Amino acid sequence: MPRLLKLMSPLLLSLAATPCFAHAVLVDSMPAPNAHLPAGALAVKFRYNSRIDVSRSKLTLSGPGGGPARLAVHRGDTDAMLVADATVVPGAYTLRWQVLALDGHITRGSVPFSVDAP
Ligand SMILES: [Cu+2]
Repeated sequence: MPRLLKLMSPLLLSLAATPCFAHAVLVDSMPAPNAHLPAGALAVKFRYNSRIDVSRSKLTLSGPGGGPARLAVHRGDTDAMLVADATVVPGAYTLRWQVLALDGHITRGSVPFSVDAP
């Protein structure tokens, strides 16, 4: 067994040095980055490449009225989605997300979008 471990250790080291791919990466979002949307109700839907812990993930919205304001987040149709509702008026906005993937890694990012005047 020690011999096997010795043989495996270079492999284990190389695995440890490899970036983790199980943490969550945003693969699809509503709104899309730099989208132009009408004013009114906004259904935010972010989809990730892996399952996330929604209770320890967050979304904030900054816009013409100020912010960042934290949005109440919900689980979407799958364990890899973050869903929230907001009401928006014309102006420039940024949605910032932070999610905890099941591998224990936190990732974050932002999605800017605009709401057009009617
Ligand atoms: Cu990870």
